[in-house]
Amino acid sequence: MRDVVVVVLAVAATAVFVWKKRRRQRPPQLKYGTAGFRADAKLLWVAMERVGILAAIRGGGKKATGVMVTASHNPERDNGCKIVDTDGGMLAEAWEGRAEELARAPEAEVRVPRCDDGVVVVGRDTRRHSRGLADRVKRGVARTGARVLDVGVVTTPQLHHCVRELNEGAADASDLFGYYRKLVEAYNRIVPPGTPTVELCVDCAGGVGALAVEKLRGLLNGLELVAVNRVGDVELNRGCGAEFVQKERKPPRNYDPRRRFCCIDGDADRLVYCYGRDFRVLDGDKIAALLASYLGEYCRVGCVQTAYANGASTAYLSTRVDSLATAKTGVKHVHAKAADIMDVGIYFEPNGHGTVLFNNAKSPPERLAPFASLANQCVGDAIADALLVEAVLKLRNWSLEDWDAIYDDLPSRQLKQKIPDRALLVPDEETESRLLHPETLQLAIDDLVSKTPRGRAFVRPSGTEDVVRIYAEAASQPDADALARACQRAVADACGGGGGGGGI
Ligand code: 16G
Ligand code: MG
Repeated sequence: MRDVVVVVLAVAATAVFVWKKRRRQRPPQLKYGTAGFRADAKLLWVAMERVGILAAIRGGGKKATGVMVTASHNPERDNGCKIVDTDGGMLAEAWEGRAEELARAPEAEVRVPRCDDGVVVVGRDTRRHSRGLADRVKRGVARTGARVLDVGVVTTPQLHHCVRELNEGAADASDLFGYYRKLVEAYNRIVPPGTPTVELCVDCAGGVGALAVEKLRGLLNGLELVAVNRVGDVELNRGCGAEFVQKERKPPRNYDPRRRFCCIDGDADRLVYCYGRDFRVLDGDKIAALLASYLGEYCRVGCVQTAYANGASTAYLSTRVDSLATAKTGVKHVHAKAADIMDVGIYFEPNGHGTVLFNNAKSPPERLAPFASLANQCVGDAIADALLVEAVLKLRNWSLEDWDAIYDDLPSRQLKQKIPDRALLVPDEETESRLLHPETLQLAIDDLVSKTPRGRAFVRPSGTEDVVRIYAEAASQPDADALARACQRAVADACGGGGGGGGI
């Protein structure tokens, strides 16, 4: 009997060894999507080591870069990474192909250069597999000779901040002391002591944002932050958080209509607000409108939206900002355009990703200097954005209802459709709101839109999920729903999608 057990164990151990070896030799063919690699965590072990190597190479052996292990608002079982470039922003697009090649290469083909004086800042979210995956990133960095600066569990914007600080000469930014000090000092310069206190519940989606919220408690003039849906209270991003609330338009878990609420996502780079018993959502478009209308009183403001922006927000902004542009979906696209527009460039996607860029940061108008320190200049930061919103609401003496009333959203609907190959759909390069291919599908959508009062609709392949996204808006909710469903059928007919259709 003992012999049988020994043989079975030996066979199992050999099978695991062979499987692991094969996985190293032929890693999964991952794609660098809208915001980095993202997949079921089990598929990422090899890729993470390669990402560590790539981040060190990108630093050129001199500068700091970063790797954040997170799958943001995705379900707990997924993981991924965001690579942070030397300026603290997202990895330059020209390097994405290289990252893909390296992540997919068989081990025997990987050449590892020396990057002895480089630093790679490694951070992670609260997922249970994030620590192990971060260890793989560190192992990759170590293979190049670069130094690892492990900042542990942090929000994505905090990691971006650390990289930027290091490259701007900070000796060490890993304790995040400078990050919190900057937020608190800037906010308290805008809102004086003695201001009546407002409580703001932050739905943290069960993720890392709760740690940042706790750190800020008791430090802000007239603002008491309360972390709701902390790590362990709920399953990560399930039935809560910015993505759920913005897409489903449903209250997050532990919502209380009597309290003021905002919702962030699993890595704290998205923010939306919500309120009331009839559950109203103030999304990224409304945040952009609030900030643009205030800042526009003091300087020239430009705003960047994506095709998902609600038509009513575009109409509102078009009369209040000095320049209004549309970019492709994804922070890297909107950020780049906003950095190149007017004195102040504001970008927000409706899903809550966004920030305010002070493009002449060395000399913002006196009154706006604290706003320039408060707004994260690297990437959207849910916590910093909540402080910006609260500061402007206080300066205006506005309630959430007052803010909500600045314009009424046009009714809209988002759906998704699975098709055998989403690469069949080729959207335009400028805004991703028209299909260059298949032309017949675009013509069918044009026809549906032309028959819908105040209709607008587009479809685009997702960069983070294996689906095609459908967006429609119209004068009434039934019309928006009908237009979205008709576009979904047109996609399925043109591309052979069977089933797989669904909400958002
Ligand atoms: C990622 C992007 C977000 C974009 C979304 C679109 C970053 C940091 N995040 O979450 O900006 O709105 O993808 O997803 O860039 P989709 O391509 O699946 O529609
Ligand atoms: Mg996120």
